[in-house]
Amino acid sequence: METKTHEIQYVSRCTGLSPHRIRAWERRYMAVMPARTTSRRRIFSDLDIQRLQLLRRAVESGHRIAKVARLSLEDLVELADPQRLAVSPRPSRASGLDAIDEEDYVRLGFHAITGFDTRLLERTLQQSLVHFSRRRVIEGIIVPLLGKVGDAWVTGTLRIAHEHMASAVIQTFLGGLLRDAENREAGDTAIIATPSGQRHDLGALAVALTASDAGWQPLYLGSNLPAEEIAAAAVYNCARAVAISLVGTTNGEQLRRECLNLRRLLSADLSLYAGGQAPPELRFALSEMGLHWCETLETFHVALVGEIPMRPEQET
Ligand code: B12
Repeated sequence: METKTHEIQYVSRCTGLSPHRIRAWERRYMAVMPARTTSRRRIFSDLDIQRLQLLRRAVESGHRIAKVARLSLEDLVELADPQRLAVSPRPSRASGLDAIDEEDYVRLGFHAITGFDTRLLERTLQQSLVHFSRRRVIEGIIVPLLGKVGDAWVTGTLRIAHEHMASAVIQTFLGGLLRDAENREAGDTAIIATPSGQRHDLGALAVALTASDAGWQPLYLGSNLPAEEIAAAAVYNCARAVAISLVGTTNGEQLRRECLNLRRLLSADLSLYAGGQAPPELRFALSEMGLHWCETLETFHVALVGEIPMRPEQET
């Protein structure tokens, strides 16, 4: 990414915003995150300036800064000119928006993990949100990044400790996004968890964020939860849907029984969604039990928005 040193006066001239407003938007709303020199002077990148210009346009056209301050650059462009992204959903290099793409972030993240550099990994993830929507950060950066970490662990290039460090940072990052996305006006509650024996919880966090995007109130219960607990939480919160994430099936038979038990414990009118990395035979068995298997977050999103449970044969 091209980065130049910009004095705040210069940024003010470029954006038409007063220095006071730029500082306020930075401190109060975290609308931009300029880097700092060792003497704490701000270094605004060209992308920071572009964000401020787009934010100014959004505010001038009636949006509240608190609402738009942390939108991705992509979303801000759409807000300023909805036609533009309709024509080109991915910002291209020609649009001048992304001097850096998803693969660059994956590479940078992997570099950070290899060196146990938690700060760099955090910054990489935060910065990626400036360029991409949450969904693209999850599916285009986090999933491939952790896939790479998993492969490196299998071949012995990285240690279990690297994988744990990466998971811990990403868990905190996704948890923060979920907190920010809390949808107080949302009507229906969706319970999200991973069942007993399932310790992979990052996919479940992604599912909770998707439920929030779909206008539901996600209640995220974390990982490794017995069916009885998930069902009790659903009753207590009058939930209208439950979604479970299944990633890594070391004991397929136990997992199958756990899912069957959960389906039986939940009232029949409550939709039970499942997704993740389970093998085809388990997916088929779950569909037979009345769980709605979702291949992707998008399928799940569509199902929640339409409240139309997917039939297995629709999801190819
Ligand atoms: C991080 C990780 C861990 C961390 C998990 C930390 C945490 N807090 O989650 C730790 C170190 C604990 C771990 C443990 C183990 N792991 Co592990 N792990 C991974 C790794 C590297 C990344 C998984 C991940 O989080 N990806 C990012 C998330 C966002 O992606 P995701 O979970 O796939 O979710 C996406 C989709 O699947 C989907 N999705 C997920 N759930 C749902 C649900 C719904 C409803 C919907 C719609 C969509 C959906 O949405 C997400 C976004 O697209 C993978 C490698 C890989 N290639 O996936 C191995 C991997 C999953 N682990 C594996 C294994 C074997 C294990 C262990 C058994 C190792 C061991 N011997 O102890 C244990 C199992 C623990 C247990 N009992 O569950 C295997 C699984 C193989 C298999 N098919 O069975 C993998 C594939 C590694 C490998 N190549 O062998 N692991």
